[in-house]
Amino acid sequence: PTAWTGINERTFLAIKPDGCQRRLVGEIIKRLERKGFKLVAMKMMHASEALLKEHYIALRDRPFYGRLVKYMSSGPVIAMVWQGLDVVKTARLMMGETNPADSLPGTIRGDFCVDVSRNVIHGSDSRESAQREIALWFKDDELICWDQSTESWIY
Ligand code: FUP
Repeated sequence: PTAWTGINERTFLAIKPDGCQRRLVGEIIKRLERKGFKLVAMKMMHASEALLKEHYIALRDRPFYGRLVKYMSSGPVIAMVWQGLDVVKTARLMMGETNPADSLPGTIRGDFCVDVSRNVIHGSDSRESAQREIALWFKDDELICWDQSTESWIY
């Protein structure tokens, strides 16, 4: 598809270094799959500080920016693109709030962490950020376009 809207909407999610170290990768992927979203790209990588500075460019004037970039580059991350109806908004709902203390039980941050600076997962906050972040982390040919006929079980 050329328009990433409707059931083709996409978001960028990343399991942060603490999520990888704490073996939460399977649990997080399981939740998104059970919900009905489709994984269309995934890679485990040690992200460079340069990539992370660009990723978090909107936060460059915040006091925690330097620490955030260090933490995110301190170990491997799982970078992913997920697809589905309203996936940007729904993935954020499933993640919980930025601060785990504000995240309800049942959300990823509500269930698995306590500290805002070790909050396990990243998710794009809008369709515009999703587009920017996907282009930053993935090349076009790393995004899989698979068979639409399998979608009829979900939609
Ligand atoms: P989010 O969209 O939920 O990832 O939140 P932000 O873009 O506002 O923040 C990005 C990351 O910065 C958060 F995931 C964690 C980190 N952060 C801190 O370490 N301290 C803060 O006070 C706020 C955010």
